[in-house]
Amino acid sequence: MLDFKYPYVLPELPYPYDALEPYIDEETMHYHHDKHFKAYVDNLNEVLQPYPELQALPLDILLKRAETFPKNIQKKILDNAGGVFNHYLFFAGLAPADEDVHEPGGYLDEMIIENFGSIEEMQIKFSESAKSVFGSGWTYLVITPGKRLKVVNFKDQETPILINATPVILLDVWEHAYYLKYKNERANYIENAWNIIKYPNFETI
Ligand code: MN3
Repeated sequence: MLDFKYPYVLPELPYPYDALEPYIDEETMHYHHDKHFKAYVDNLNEVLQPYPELQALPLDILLKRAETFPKNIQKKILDNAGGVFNHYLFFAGLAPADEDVHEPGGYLDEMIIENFGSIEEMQIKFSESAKSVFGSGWTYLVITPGKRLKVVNFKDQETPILINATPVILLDVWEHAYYLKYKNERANYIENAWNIIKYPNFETI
């Protein structure tokens, strides 16, 4: 992901559009990936177009240094680079329910137990946090700079980059992520997401 750079291209989904059924429906995946994610990619390219010196920076550095950029583009960079960052990780961090990636393994498993007591406790904490998001945002499990695991909510397209944390798992809780199928039942979307959230394989941190 660190070599992800201008001009940004919409990454293809790493699975078919209907692969996350019945937890996330095919129509939602098309809108979410082909329209919403693509809009962040296109808008980021447009914002960067007049700034060759910023085009050379990788995505995470753009986010880290946004406050040093010209005032009129700071918010646009944070929103759109954040949207690209979050959606890239979101789609890459899901997998069909029948794949063997929905339980944390090895080192991550140990870290979760050390920090939360059990996998179940972490999931409860994550789900409760996701349900508490007011308006649009994201819920992440991150590794903090102090090497602790923590559940954090981010507003709109804020990212863990802003707190120097490393993403572990995440969930998009903007309405566009679930509304076609779940309507106002956000809690059901959040609970069902555990069937398709993919745990990364950390050897160490
Ligand atoms: Mn989204």
